[in-house]
Amino acid sequence: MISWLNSIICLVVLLAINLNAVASEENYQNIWAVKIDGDVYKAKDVARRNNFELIQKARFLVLDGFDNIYILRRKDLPENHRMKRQTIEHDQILKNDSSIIWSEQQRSAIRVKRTILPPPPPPASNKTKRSSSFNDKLRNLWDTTQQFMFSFGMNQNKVLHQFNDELWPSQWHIHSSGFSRFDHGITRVWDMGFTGKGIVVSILDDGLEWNHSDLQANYDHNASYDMNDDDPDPTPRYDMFNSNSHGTRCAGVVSMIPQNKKCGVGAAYHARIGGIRCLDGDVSDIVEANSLAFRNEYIDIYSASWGPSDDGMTVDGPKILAQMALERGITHGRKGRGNIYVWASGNGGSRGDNCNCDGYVSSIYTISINSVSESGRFPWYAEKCSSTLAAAFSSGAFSDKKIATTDIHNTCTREHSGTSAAAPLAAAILALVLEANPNLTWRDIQHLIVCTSEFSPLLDERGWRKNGAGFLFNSRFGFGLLMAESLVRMATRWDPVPEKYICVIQPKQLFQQQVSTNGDIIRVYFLLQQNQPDCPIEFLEHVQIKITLETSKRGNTRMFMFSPQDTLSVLMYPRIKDNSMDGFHNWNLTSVHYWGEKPIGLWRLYIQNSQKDKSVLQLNNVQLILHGVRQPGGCFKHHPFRRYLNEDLISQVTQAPFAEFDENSPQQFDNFFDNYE
Ligand SMILES: *[C@@H]1O[C@H](CO)[C@@H](O)[C@H](O)[C@H]1NC(C)=O
Ligand SMILES: *[C@@H]1O[C@H](CO)[C@@H](O)[C@H](O)[C@H]1NC(C)=O
Ligand SMILES: *[C@@H]1O[C@H](CO)[C@@H](O)[C@H](O)[C@H]1NC(C)=O
Ligand SMILES: *[C@@H]1O[C@H](CO)[C@@H](O)[C@H](O)[C@H]1NC(C)=O
Ligand SMILES: *[C@@H]1O[C@H](CO)[C@@H](O)[C@H](O)[C@H]1NC(C)=O
Ligand SMILES: *[C@@H]1O[C@H](CO)[C@@H](O)[C@H](O)[C@H]1NC(C)=O
Ligand SMILES: [Ca+2]
Ligand SMILES: [Ca+2]
Ligand SMILES: [Ca+2]
Ligand SMILES: [Ca+2]
Repeated sequence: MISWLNSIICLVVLLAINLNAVASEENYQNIWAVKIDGDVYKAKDVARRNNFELIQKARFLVLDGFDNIYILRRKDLPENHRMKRQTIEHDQILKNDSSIIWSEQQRSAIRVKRTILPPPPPPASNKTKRSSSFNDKLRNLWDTTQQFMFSFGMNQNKVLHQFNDELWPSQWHIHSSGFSRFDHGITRVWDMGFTGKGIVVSILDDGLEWNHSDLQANYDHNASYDMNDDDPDPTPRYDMFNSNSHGTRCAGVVSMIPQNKKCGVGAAYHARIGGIRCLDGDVSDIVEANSLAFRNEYIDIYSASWGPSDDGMTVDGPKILAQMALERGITHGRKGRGNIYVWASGNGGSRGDNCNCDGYVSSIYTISINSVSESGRFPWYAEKCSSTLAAAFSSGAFSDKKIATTDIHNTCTREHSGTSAAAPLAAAILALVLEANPNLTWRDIQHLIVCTSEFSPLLDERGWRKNGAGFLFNSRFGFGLLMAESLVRMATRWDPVPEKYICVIQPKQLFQQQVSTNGDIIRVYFLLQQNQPDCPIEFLEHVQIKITLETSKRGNTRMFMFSPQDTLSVLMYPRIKDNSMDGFHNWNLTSVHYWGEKPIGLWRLYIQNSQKDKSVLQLNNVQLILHGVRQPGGCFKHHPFRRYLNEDLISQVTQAPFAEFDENSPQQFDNFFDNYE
């Protein structure tokens, strides 16, 4: 550590403490989760000798699935006592006890629903318009091709669906006209006979009005719980602001009852729907873990439309228990095939947020879904990042329609919005896919999405690139619009993806330069040799950079990486609002952009301050983590791996690769970033 860096950081830390003093709250609860080397008797012993008491597991039912995890409480304080983090000595008592493997004081985290939106920004500038009119030509070309296909009977299985439900005419996200390129193809999957029968979806949220007359027949008591009040009934708490309508709105998107003259039609209208009430109270790690692991052998798909604050200055994700719950879900859920966790990618776009700062979104276990507007645009509230897997319809600008669904008090709404609506729509589409093939694993589902999502409906937006395996990707939309019909068709004749390998690669040499001040670039190389015995991966899935980085202003940091095949993925965009000095600590930056590539060769990671003058950054630790398979499965068995609906458009919409990128020219970095989408 360099001493002047230290002193700068100390100085600014002092300032920051002053500024934060007002904001700090008593968020810590008189509850500790501990892992004890022993059974419940041992746990009681350990508690007693430290003047703690064991809270009986029955109250925290789901932690049953976690070996040797217990909940303790200090005896000398009232049960509901709240504290600031001035209890370090008590933490220390537990940490001192040799029978305790780890302990974590529970804290009420800030968890925000992904539907409450700030006002939209001013009208689009000329720059946006330009790209739009450029793409008008491509759009016409697309529509012409569709009509051509139609006239040859290639697109004729469209049945005119008429339901008597009052919102049905407003459900544009389901029944877009057959010619439109803005279509998930959901009605065509219904025509194939798949409506979600036998699939259980549960909404993790602020409750579920399960006796709503457009939900009750699909409601599944067994897939529901109230984690906030610890009872089996997730009915929301009613207040004068209707602030707990979110879960009920999300549930309707999946499973409204068709043909009952009430509200609308769910996209998987025969799926059973459950609600886990977890956001209306202290959202501690225990509450999240209990929710994410709840009946995971029974529930197939969990849909979550919430997460850390979208203020553009937060870096937060699952804590130790929630992380364990996700891992348990993907290993034990669905008879070992793994639960499907669908996650809303966040609404912080207008605040410059980046969804790779949200650890739920960037987790490899979640399917993170962004929104696309009715007109195929990237909404003003949406966030870019390299871990987004695909996109589904939701609200956009003022003139775009929102999503029609159920609301509390047995009413209906046309106003559901944000990535909160996109995630349950994706969950519903995946319910159709699981009905078509219940054998699919959590990884099969991710592969299917990569193998079928389409870029061409979204070609009004820039930023499309092609990776070394032939997949088109975009930081806004992942691999593109979810295509329900293609997903289901491919799912029914799917070669399961084989066993997965994980390789952890250390940097090639000690970093040449670990500290950057004047906007200098920190370069890190990772070399994967041919036939490296400990890394048999031939086809990549997720790629992660696990990093510990100190910064004087975290939001100035940009990070991007080239694969051996010269595919560029931006792992972190600068976030102007993020003035934090906390840096990143063992933070996983996940990218799906290298999917299908061969990992052999040199990986180049670049870390830079976007503001040249002031900020300092220091790299303390970094690893490259590769996930992938040795043998081909899924669409990796095809050559090429995939074909797009509109191969003709690929060369017109994809931007040039950066094989010629000169890492020694800071000037070029700037030009590059000014033009990079
Ligand atoms: C933890 O153990 C150390 C060494 O055994 C001791 O010095 C310290 O006082 C203990 N701390 C607490 C809070 O018990
Ligand atoms: C857009 O372009 C027109 C004509 O090219 C110009 O008059 C106008 O000021 C521009 N508007 C903005 C917001 O840049
Ligand atoms: C649902 O239950 C609540 C209270 O439990 C009741 O007030 C409401 O009328 C019920 N709604 C319907 C549609 O039955
Ligand atoms: C819920 O579980 C009970 C008993 O565990 C069972 O009898 C019932 O059929 C289940 N309900 C559904 C909808 O599966
Ligand atoms: C699922 O697996 C079972 C047993 O292995 C098999 O009989 C069935 O055909 C599979 N279903 C599909 C759709 O692949
Ligand atoms: C980071 O990724 C690695 C490898 O996938 C995983 O073992 C670890 O649990 C992740 N950490 C977090 C906090 O998600
Ligand atoms: Ca309740
Ligand atoms: Ca209905
Ligand atoms: Ca966010
Ligand atoms: Ca994810």
